[in-house]
Amino acid sequence: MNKILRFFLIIVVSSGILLYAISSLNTSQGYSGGNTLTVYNWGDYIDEDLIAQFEKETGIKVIYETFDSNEAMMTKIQQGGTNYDVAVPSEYTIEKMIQANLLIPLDHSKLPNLKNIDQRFMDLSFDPKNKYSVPYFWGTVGIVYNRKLLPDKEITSWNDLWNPDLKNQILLIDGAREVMGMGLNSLGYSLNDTNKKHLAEAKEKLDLLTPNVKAIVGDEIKMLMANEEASIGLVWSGDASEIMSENEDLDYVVPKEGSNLWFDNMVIPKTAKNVEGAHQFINFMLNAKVAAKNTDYVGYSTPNKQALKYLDEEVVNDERFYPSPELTKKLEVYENLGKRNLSLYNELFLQFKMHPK
Ligand code: N2P
Repeated sequence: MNKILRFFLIIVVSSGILLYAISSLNTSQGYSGGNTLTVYNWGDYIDEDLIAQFEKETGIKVIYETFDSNEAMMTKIQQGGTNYDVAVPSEYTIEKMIQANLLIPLDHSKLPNLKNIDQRFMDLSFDPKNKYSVPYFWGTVGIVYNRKLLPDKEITSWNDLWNPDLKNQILLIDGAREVMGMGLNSLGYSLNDTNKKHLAEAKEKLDLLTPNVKAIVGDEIKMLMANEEASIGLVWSGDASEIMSENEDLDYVVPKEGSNLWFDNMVIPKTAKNVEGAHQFINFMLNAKVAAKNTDYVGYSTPNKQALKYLDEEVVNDERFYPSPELTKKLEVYENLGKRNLSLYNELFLQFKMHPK
């Protein structure tokens, strides 16, 4: 054989062996692809029995990881080096991820259970025609409060939280848009305000709340409120619903000045190694009975219309957690305000967190 030909043959064969070795190394270390699926979701946001059920039904092994803010999730996906197959961002972040070219268009023919979703939650402005995302849960932001610890206080407004009687009584979720939003709404401004003066005013107003703030926390807010470590919490609706079933003195209100209406949807990031399995997982979560079991467990509001019949009537008729379209019209959905404005929100929130008591 001619020498040059032999040289090329050796190169082709050895690179083939190398590629095979690398790919088998990947699967044997439990990376996504092949028969594994990596799911990246908010903390406390799934009934883990359903993961086991999915694994049993499909033979796919799920690697499950959690995050606690849209910003942290998106940064991690953007940085690369991960292989998430499914993630669950909120609406304004979905729009950002589409713009940053981080998502794979969904194949709707592989998601027959999408028909179970209430049309009210489909084709929203952040993702026209649900090209990249399908509904998982939805809800509001509001105040959970303990009627027993606050016997003669009626909480109806954001501004009620600035009452000097509430010293060291308030817990806040660790979310830049939620906390800045509370400051903005309390002043009558929009949750999507980008006027620098208004944002500075909101931050100053938040600084005045500091004596009343006991802590800014993550998912442990539920345990702390249920155990009566504080009498008031700024929370996402589903967290309130979950702890209200543990402590009957707790109640939830969406303040009268207005608040946030949010949607968390399932997406397939570009980092996916198992796109087929990702569609299977998403379709599984859209199954009516699965969605009902998940809703029962996490306490958030399901967009799955067919799941409602498997849920307690009392729960799905509770306007606090299933507000009617008339009520939700009064609420604001976070908009993608662009990189600069979002950085300003994050920066002001950080300054507020470091503000001395
Ligand atoms: C669940 C977090 C809910 C996220 N722990 C609200 N977008």
